[in-house]
Amino acid sequence: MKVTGAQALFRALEGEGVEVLFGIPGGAILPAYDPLLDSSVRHVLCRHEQGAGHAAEGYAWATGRVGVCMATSGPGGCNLVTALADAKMDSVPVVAITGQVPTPVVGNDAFQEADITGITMPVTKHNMLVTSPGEIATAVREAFHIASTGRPGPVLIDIPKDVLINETEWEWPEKVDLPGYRPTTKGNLKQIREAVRLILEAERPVLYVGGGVIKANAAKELFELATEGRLPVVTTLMARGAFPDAHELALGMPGMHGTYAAVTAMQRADLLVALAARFDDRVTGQLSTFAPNAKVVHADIDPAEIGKNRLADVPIVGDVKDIISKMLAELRRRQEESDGPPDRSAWLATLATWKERHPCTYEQSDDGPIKPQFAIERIWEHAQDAIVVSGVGQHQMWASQFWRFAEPRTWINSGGLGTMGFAVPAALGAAAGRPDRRVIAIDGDGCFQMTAQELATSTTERIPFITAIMNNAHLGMVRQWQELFYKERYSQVYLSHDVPDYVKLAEAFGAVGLRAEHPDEVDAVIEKALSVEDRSVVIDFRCDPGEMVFPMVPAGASNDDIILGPGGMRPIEDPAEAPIA
Ligand SMILES: Cc1ncc(C[n+]2csc(CCOP(=O)(O)OP(=O)(O)O)c2C)c(N)n1
Repeated sequence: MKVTGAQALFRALEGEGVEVLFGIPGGAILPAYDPLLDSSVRHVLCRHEQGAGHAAEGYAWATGRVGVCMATSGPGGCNLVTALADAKMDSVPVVAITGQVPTPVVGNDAFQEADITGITMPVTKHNMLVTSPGEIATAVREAFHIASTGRPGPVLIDIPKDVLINETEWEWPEKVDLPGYRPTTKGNLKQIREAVRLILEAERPVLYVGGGVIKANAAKELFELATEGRLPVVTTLMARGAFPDAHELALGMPGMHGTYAAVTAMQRADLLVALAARFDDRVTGQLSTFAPNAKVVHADIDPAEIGKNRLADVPIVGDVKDIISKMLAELRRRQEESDGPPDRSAWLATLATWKERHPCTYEQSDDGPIKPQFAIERIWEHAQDAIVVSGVGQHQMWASQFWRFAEPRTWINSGGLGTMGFAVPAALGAAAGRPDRRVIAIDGDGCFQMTAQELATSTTERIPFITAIMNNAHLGMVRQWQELFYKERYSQVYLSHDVPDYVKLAEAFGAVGLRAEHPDEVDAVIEKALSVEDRSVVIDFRCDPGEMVFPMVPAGASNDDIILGPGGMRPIEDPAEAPIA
């Protein structure tokens, strides 16, 4: 049967089970927008291609499926670049489809031509320029396979306009054949046995859990491993929700703004079991002084991660779900032989003391300005089963610290690239993918202004979510660094509490706008927001501009130099000397 390239594209997307795609049409991609009218795939018309890209990411984070976005050539593709880079850094499975100028004029500086495969090469896992309509179905199959297997990531398919228009014989490739792409998925048993031997020997072990555990849908296996072995768990910014915060073995987030217990546990550990984590500089701080006494087991699907920043004593390449399951089986077997896990009560008691003595704190006075941490805690109190999305900055760190995560895929943020403007479009994508769940974006006023236009998409497409702006009138995180490291010389960080008027802006977009200026109004606006189900809501929380995120390990400093509060407040015990029993 003869079909156009554009028809082949939609048949292939349907064949991959795509339900929704986020995009904006234009000249080069125009032929694809015609068969869309007859397709079962829902198109969500975004207001900016960056928004479409982040929406695809939010969809992928929330559902575990591949997120899809589509844009035209030139500016359309260029506007996708930030989202693709974001997806690459955070290993988010995304397929982007871009139109390209017709084949005869490629390389001619034709109208709206940009070398999008060249531009996106470093920010995609893979990309391809399709040169004939007969290749489209195979390209789509390969793109979905590459995006979603191994270490997930973004794949871009660039299709010239004539390739979309010309006809081909329809054929669905039954299987993907990529001899050069065979990710190792099965963890090596010998290495796993060695890892378990180290776990059983360790007196102060820590499971260092990264975002890959969520990507691999391995939270259940992680829970069993941790509880079976009585192993304390830190969950990185990317892994929040992989292990329940309420559990006694949970230490919270490590790193620059991590909890004292998580940071110090890693510093004092004699074994780190890194599970799909990548020893990011925001976690390790100064690498040479990071976890100085720890042996390292490093499990990851991407062999390039192992030994990249920290040498691994036991490297294990493979799907972390497979690796954890095998570790668990081996640990069970060994522990049955020896009547349970080794006695590590002293280590666990020390960790419990650190958790109790140094929780993340703030002081909310009755008449004072709203503390953002207070607003976030109250939102959690009212909507514990929500999916939380955040922008980048102080509010992101507070959301990660103060939301008490209970399950995976309930936390969506831009970790690796740190992309301001991520929250609103990612929340849109998450809400499109999970209409059964309440989606709440906790955003900064600076971030919100970067991509707020997707509220229009939310209204016209009827994909509602709540955005809670922690309006501190500043680019708060930058302000914090200027306060701490530039002697309070504030440079270009003041925005404004009132401009724009977020309530009016929300209303202009067809959403409900609410505002809380005093702590005693916080609960009422949250309740009001949660009572709205048919449209989006924006809450303008007028927050204290001076509030800072603590704990903090200054960039490049050792994790031993963790600062707990304003004025350089240090822990009572110096981590280097912190008692371990
Ligand atoms: C696109 C982009 N530009 C600049 C930055 C640098 N940056 C990091 S946090 C931040 C301030 C964010 O301000 P806001 O959204 O108001 O959040 P807050 O820190 O006040 O919570 C800036 C400018 C960034 N991360 N992303």
